[in-house]
Amino acid sequence: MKIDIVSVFPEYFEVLNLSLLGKAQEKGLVEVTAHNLRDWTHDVHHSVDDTPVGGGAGMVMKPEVWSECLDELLHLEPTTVTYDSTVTCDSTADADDTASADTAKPAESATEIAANADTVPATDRPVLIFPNPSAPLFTQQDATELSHANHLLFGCGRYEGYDARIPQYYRAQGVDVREYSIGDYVLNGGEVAVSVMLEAITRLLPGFMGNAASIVEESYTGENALLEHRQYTKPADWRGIKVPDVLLSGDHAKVDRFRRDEALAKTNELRPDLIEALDCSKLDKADRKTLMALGWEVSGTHPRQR
Ligand code: 6GU
Repeated sequence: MKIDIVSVFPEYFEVLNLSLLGKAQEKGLVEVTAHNLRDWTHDVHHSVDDTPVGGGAGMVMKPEVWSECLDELLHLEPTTVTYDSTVTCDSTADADDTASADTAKPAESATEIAANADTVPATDRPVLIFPNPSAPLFTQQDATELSHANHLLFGCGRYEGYDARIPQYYRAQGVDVREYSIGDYVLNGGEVAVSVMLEAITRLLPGFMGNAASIVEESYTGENALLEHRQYTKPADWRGIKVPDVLLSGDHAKVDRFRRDEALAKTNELRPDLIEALDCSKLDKADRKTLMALGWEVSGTHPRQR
């Protein structure tokens, strides 16, 4: 997997050379390059931002600098997008909204590719990702999908954001463009968000983790995502606190059931939204009994609070 990151603080990404991602780079699993956006400026001040059109506070990242950079990294020739001016620009930053590509009408083939953009990236098509606090949340499912791509390009915005025409233009060029937020809070720039997304994506690459099974069992993975059960190691009695007896019983079926029930109870308490999203047809008899005891109706497609 080839990963390009564009930022005005490329040094921030030196941390990626540490730990597991550093090892993955050494093994040749991933090749990460952090670029400085200012390398694509031509003015003496190396400016990358300007005041917002329509007024308002803060600064917005200029499209011209980004396009010179992205054209080079994506091996694209600059073009002019011609579109029906009666159609307003896409004002939402919705990663799944491939229809926004329809507002622009470039060469027929490019429109087609953009309109057919699936959620699973075609491995031969680069994916351009913009962290954006006003975009859909980045989830484990997104991480899984993106771990199948061959080339990821992250564009870190700073200041109040970036010109909305940048993602619009590259979508119209047939690039798989996505915008993601990592949570409901505001950061100063996309750098932290990119390192979060990168860690979630790259750890899923085959050969990245020592123990592949630990990926399968953890929270938020699989079709029926639950929070993970609690974990214990030895000693069985530590400072007066005992490990649950059943975990010492050696009865694997009982251990599995105990852990599953604990995962259901913990998820019920902390993330009832995840219980509501469960597919009832994938729950076994014991799951249903546990959920019913926790106050859920499990006869429909998804559990419903009684
Ligand atoms: Cl992706 N960017 C910024 N600047 N702030 C955020 C975010 C992203 N996700 C949550 N907050």
